[in-house]
Amino acid sequence: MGMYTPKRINSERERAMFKTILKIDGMMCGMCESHINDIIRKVIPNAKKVNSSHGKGESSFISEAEPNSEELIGAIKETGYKVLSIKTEPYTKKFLGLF
Ligand SMILES: [Cu+2]
Repeated sequence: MGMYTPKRINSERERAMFKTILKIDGMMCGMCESHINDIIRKVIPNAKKVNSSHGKGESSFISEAEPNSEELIGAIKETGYKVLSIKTEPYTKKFLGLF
């Protein structure tokens, strides 16, 4: 019997992800935050950690592929909010408890 190599676990550990931060004008309350979160989840179905803050005027999420920012900006604009900026950066997934 050969040695079993858990390839899948290794590739999961090394998988690159992306964090996107949007500056959004027009969010006034918690309802606006969930509205924006819903739009993000609709445009980016695999988005994780979707979070919006009307206080900071900011939304962020994690995704496995670089998001289509034109599509996202368009969808947010359609609902009456304005995207002031969008920034996507590599995101290193944290694996707690490994060492
Ligand atoms: Cu609101």
